[in-house]
This record gives sequence, C-alpha cells and structure tokens, in this order.
Amino acid sequence: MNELLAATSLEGGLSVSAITQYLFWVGTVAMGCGTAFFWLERSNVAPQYRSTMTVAGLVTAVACFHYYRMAGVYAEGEFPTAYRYIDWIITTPLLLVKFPMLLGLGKDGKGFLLPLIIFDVAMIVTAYIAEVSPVGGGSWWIFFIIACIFEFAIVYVLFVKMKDAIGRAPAPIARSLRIMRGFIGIGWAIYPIGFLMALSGPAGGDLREIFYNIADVVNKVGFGLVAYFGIKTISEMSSSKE
Ligand SMILES: *C/C=C(C)/C=C/C=C(C)/C=C/C1=C(C)CCCC1(C)C
Repeated sequence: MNELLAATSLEGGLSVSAITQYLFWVGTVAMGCGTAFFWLERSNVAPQYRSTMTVAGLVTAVACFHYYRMAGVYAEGEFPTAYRYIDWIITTPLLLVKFPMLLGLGKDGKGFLLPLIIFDVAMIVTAYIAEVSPVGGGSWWIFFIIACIFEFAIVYVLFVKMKDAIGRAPAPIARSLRIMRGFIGIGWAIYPIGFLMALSGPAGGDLREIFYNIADVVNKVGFGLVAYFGIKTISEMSSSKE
C-alpha cells in the first residue's frame, strides 16, 4: 500500500510511473462504464443485434476485471504482463467476432469467423513469447515479427476479403463496419509501437504500458460505441417503418 501511495504521490512532480498507475485506474473505470452502457442499451436495439451488444459488454467486463488486477500488480512494482495477455486472449477474439455477427452469422459473416479467430490467437500467442523474452534479443525480435505478420493477416481479411460482404450490409451497419475496420487497421497498430517502446530506455516499460492502456480503452469502449451507433441507427429506421 505504501508503494501504491508513493507511485501516485504528486510530491516531486507527476512521474511517468504515476501517470501509468493512473491509467490503470482510468482503464478500470472506463471498462466498467462501458460494460454498464452496452448491457443497459441492449434492450433499446432491434432483437437481431442484441447479441452484439452483449459481446461488446463482455469485452469490457473481462477487461474491467483485468484492469483492476493490473492496477494492483503495477502498484506493487511489477509489470502485469500475465494478466494483460490473459485479457487479450479472451477479449481480442470477442472484438473480432463482432464483424461476422454484424454481417449475420447465418449468411455473409460465417466464413470469416474461423480465419479471424485463428490469426488472432496465433498473434497473441507468438506475441506473448516475444514479450517474455529478453528485450531486444533474438527471440524477442523474431516472435515480434511473426506476431506482426498475423496481425497483418487479420487486417487483410477485414480490408480485402470482407469488402464485398460489407458492401451488401445495410447502410448504417456497413458504415459502422468500415469504421470498426479502421480501429483494427490503425488502433491495433498502436500495440506493436508500444511494444517497441520497451527499447527506449529506463522508462521504456512504463511507456509501453501507457500505450497499451490508452489503446485498450479506444479499441474496446470506442470500438463498441461505433458498433452501437450503427446498430442504434438501423434499429430506429426499422422501428419507424412499423
Ligand atoms: C483489447 C485489446 C486489444 C485490441 C489488443 C490488441 C493487441 C495487439 C494487436 C497486439 C499486437 C502485438 C504484436 C502484433 C507484436 C508484438 C506484441 C504485441 C502484443 C504488442
């Protein structure tokens, strides 16, 4: 507890580790609020989109628990790498599943489910091997590059393979899917950049955590909100037709 107070004390200025600690708490609160919002709004959208809202809330619920734990581990002076990767291996497939779900799992979406999940799990597993290897060493670099190739494969599926299916989706959903695709193309690229921050000197590990924490809120809460906006729009269109 003393270390926790020391890490967040403002005496002597706002240190990088204090900012990092705050962002773990901000992450906990943001994920909790996201969960409440997605689950409460579930009953305000058309029935066929409710499962997507459930999944959006599951992502932030799982992350809320892990952020709470990670805030504690960091306060004790350690990097919470294990919790981080347990979180990612659960939440990243759930995030990607929202694409096939919005396209309709019975029709256009189904074929994308397996490739997205396989590439994603392969990315997280190889990235974990990199993350627990000595920073800057041979296996750190090799597994980093392999993980990046899998990340690129996900981007390829979403931007090239899914293009026609998105074009056939109802306009508000197609619009959301295109923005969500941008989150994977740009928002997910923050992670490998954060990973490389570990090379940047003594505060490198903290900088990496700052990158991951900001990216997680954007890519879990922000991403869910973009799905929600499309879902809400099409739900209102279909209810005003009745
Ligand atoms: C909610 C959590 C999300 C969206 C996490 C995404 C994580 C990545 C896209 C991680 C990618 C990485 C690589 C491609 C290589 C090196 C290590 C990682 C884990 C930073």
